[in-house]
Amino acid sequence: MADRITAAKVIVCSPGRNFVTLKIETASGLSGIGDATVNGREMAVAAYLQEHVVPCLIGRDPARIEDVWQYLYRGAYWRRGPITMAAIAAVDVALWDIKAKAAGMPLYQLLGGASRSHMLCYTHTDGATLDEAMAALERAAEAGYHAIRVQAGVPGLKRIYGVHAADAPDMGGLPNEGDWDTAKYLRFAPKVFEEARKRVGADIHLLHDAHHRLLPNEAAQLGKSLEPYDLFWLEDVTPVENQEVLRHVRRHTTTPLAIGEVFNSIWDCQTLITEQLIDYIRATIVHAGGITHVRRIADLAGLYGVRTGFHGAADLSPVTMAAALHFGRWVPNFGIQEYSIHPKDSQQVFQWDWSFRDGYLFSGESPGLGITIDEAAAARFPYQRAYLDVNRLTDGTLWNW
Ligand code: EZ4
Ligand code: CO
Repeated sequence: MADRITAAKVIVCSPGRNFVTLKIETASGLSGIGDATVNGREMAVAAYLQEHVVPCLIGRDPARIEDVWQYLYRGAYWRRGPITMAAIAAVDVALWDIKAKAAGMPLYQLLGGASRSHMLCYTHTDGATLDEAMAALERAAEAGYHAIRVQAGVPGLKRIYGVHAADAPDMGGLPNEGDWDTAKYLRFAPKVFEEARKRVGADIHLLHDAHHRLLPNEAAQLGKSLEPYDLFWLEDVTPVENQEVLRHVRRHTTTPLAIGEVFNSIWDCQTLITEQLIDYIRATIVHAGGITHVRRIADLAGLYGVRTGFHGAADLSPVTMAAALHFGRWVPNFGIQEYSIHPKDSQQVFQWDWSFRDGYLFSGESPGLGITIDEAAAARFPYQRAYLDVNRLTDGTLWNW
């Protein structure tokens, strides 16, 4: 007889930062978890799940992952968007966890088995000054990372994305505000990578994130000016609303481009992929509808020589990392995985079997996703409202963060 879903619980906790987790339980005694965290909008996803999704799950056969996915996506007239797709992702990943446990297999086996033994990953480094950024880069290289993202403070700007700022004014719990000047940034960025190559040589992969700040022609200029330094990728050069503007960027630079951590469906990257305007697709499991949907994105990407480079900052929970590593173990067109260490207290809430060694990531071998949540521990770390930053030009104009 088919198993059935008996309960679905939304667990919001803050062991160092906020995470939203969905736990699904079945009549046969299996359970699975999925991540639904959207940083800065956590309670919107929690409510979407609690009020609208959970009632639709009870009684359903957990084995029918595709049908549940279609029911929640196609069956909701108001489709897509980060909140909806994160909620669907949490259900989807929890159901894959359950299916893999029922099969007694680690999840990557269900997806088609291992294409590789381990996964290349990259870490973040930053510094308020060029010297501090280079010291951080050298430390990461010494620690054994093969791929390193480099962000450096721009002279004349106080607080910019990716650079730890000690002097942020108290905003009374509202978002911190950064400042931005594209001309200053475009002049400085090549100097950072010229110095970075001098410090770590040719073999370390260097990455950089422009975090949606540039206009199309500025993005083309940046890509061109960084060509001598052989970047692994340049990320999110323009805001994501217009895929078409990447045609201009692509015509003018061979610097590899990665885009899409904020994408939530295949429609967000269809043009980027089919016109080969990018080299790496960043859309990942929690924000793009789970394994069921990201597999479609990855397969489309594979047809066009685009590889995966999943978002993996610390605000994507260890549950998403577990899912990404099973996915990465299988997906034929794997490229690289972003890797950030989660706050220490998250280890009290989540117990996982994936690991990091010698600059590489390894999926675990236990049945399912290989991660569990301790609900009593989660209750000790209640939700705390927090926001991502906003960003302004130096004249006060609100800009993309
Ligand atoms: O800004 O995860 O490449 N990584 C990034 C991250 C994102 C945050 C947003 O939630 O751009 O730092
Ligand atoms: Co990014």
